[in-house]
Amino acid sequence: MVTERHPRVTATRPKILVTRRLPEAVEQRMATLFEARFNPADAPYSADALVAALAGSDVLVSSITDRIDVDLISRLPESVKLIAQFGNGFDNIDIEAAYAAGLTVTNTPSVLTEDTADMAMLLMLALPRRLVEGAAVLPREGSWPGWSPTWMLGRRLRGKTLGIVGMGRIGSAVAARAKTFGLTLHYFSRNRRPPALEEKLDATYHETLEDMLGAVDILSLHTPLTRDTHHILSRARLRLMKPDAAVVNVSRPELIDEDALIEAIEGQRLSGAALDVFEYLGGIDPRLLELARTHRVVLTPHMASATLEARLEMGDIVIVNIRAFVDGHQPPHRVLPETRARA
Ligand code: 8YV
Repeated sequence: MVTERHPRVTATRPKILVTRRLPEAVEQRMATLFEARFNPADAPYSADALVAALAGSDVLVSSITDRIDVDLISRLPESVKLIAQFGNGFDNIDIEAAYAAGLTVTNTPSVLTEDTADMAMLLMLALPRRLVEGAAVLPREGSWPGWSPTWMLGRRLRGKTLGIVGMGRIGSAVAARAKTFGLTLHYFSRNRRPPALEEKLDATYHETLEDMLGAVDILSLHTPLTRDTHHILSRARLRLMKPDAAVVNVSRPELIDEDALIEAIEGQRLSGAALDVFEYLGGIDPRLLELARTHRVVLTPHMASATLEARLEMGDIVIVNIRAFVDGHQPPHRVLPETRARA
């Protein structure tokens, strides 16, 4: 039996700790509404520093760089009742453990869908049209011999087949864009989408990922990271892809067996990858950086949702979630453990 930590409805402003720097307008609004503490240095807290900094706080405004695991949750001060994640994904939080501790968790879905989908298209085009390679030529003085019919030939996107893994909000937004770019759509998703949407997108559903992999020229990942989706693009599954296919990832690095991906590209068993996310905490794999230098891979530093508009709207949603919670209401974007969410 879980005892939820309820907000103390008091006349005083709730105390919030914001772990990373947010746009000025968001911090100003938070400072008006709450007794807010910010992190001007913008460096992620260590677990010990976070626990210490939270003393007396009601709300933790977290983001993806805070690892809120079962151990940290067990050490949180009793005063903390709400974890308001500044982000769509919440794989950095042990949702089960938070729920069991009576904590409410919220996130900021929807407002970064379109920007993230734009970035997926940007990456999808960047690889075959050699955008990064081409853009690097002119700044090196004297390196452009001038136009010629065989200069910088890439490959056409139109007419290719795109496989989407995870046809949720972001996957569907990518699919809509991809259709207008002339791509044929296939998808694999935990839940099959309604026939009307499949018809509108002209999208073919696959019951298994294995079934889809050999059919696509580009694979784009749009599924959240969970226990079930960790390394969903495994070594064995990568082997099922066509040798001239490419992988796009704007979701989470852990969805892909990165070692296997690198080896497949190095061994010419896959044409390349465009990655906004990759393992970096222990240092980026030097083989991946070398592939980026030789333009087999395009790497962007986790910037798919990085627009000012998205960050302002995310801030707004965090504020709404906190306000609803401290006023004793169910916050609009509550995240529940899988089992509870489905019940
Ligand atoms: C955000 C993201 O920038 O929201 C997400 O899930 O992956 C990002 O694009 C980041 O998480 C902000 O905390």
